[in-house]
Amino acid sequence: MKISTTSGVQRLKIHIVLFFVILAISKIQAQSFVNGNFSSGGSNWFVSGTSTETNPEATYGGSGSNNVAEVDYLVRLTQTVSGFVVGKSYSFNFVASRRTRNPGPNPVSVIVKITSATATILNTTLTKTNTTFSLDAVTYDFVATASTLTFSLTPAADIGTSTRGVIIDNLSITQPIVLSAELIGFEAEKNSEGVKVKWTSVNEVMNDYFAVEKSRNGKQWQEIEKVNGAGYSIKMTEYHVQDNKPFEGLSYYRLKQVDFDGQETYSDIISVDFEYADVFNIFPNPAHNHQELFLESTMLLKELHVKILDHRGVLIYSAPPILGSISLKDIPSGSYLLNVFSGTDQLSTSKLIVY
Ligand SMILES: [Ca+2]
Ligand SMILES: [Ca+2]
Repeated sequence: MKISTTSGVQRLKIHIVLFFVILAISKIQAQSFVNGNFSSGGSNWFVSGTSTETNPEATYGGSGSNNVAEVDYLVRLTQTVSGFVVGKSYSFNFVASRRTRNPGPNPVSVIVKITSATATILNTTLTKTNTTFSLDAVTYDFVATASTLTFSLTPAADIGTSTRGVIIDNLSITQPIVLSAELIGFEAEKNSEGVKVKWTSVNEVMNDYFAVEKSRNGKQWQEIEKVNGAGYSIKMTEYHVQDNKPFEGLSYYRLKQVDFDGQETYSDIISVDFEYADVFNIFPNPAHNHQELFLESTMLLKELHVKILDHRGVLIYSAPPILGSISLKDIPSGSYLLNVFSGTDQLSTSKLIVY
């Protein structure tokens, strides 16, 4: 008695589950400024040339008591922050308005700089021209090249020697929403060998590797395979992992993305409904009991064996891991269940008629 396996038979219904998903999980708390909102006056902001100039915004043209700082030709804001992870992306954020009460020059600009001890990471000019007080949000993205960085807002030439200038508030440092990799496609599709999980990433930063995980229930997960990331890349990179032993029925897949520093981010979860019966072809069925029964599979499965049960559930045939065809010579006419196993996993069950 033998069971034959024949590869190359394409009898599968292909189901594609297509998801567009972004790894948008925010990570650890970013570094922060001390007194970034000037609620403690100018403390922790080093101000060269004169005393720190902070006042309620009404002083400068706003309407509230919210404390803000002015940058003018005598006053600048500087704070040094430690704890950055080299290679990580961050954003430098604040709000800014041109002073509109007793206004000075228009436009007025500040030079926005981020420096390490050895390099300039950002050096740009923010120009404000508003004639109605308006604290507008600005954000500068940067990649930390050192663990300690100095942030400064200094007057640009257009302020001249005016003691009027640019009003600043709410300085903060955040990590951008998309950090390590942006997925523009994450999908799982059935093929003749099981389930193919594939995805495309762009904007990889510090991306050590991806791990594909699967689950029967969406709660307990097991890793299928790790795939090295591109590290740092703005190109689109395609990845795929073949699961040659998918779970029977509905199951779930997700991606774990791991940074060089071990930080993990999980993708959304996608599902696949895989039926092993779809990859087996058992014929002829119905079969004469003097015939041989053939089992074809598109999958290369290890330790394949077959059990035939009668209508009472009594085992009447069990083949050890073998290849070939099954002789039905000793099996009486009747209706049976034919179960295919790989190791201890039951892969399929189908009705078999012997006459
Ligand atoms: Ca404030
Ligand atoms: Ca001033």
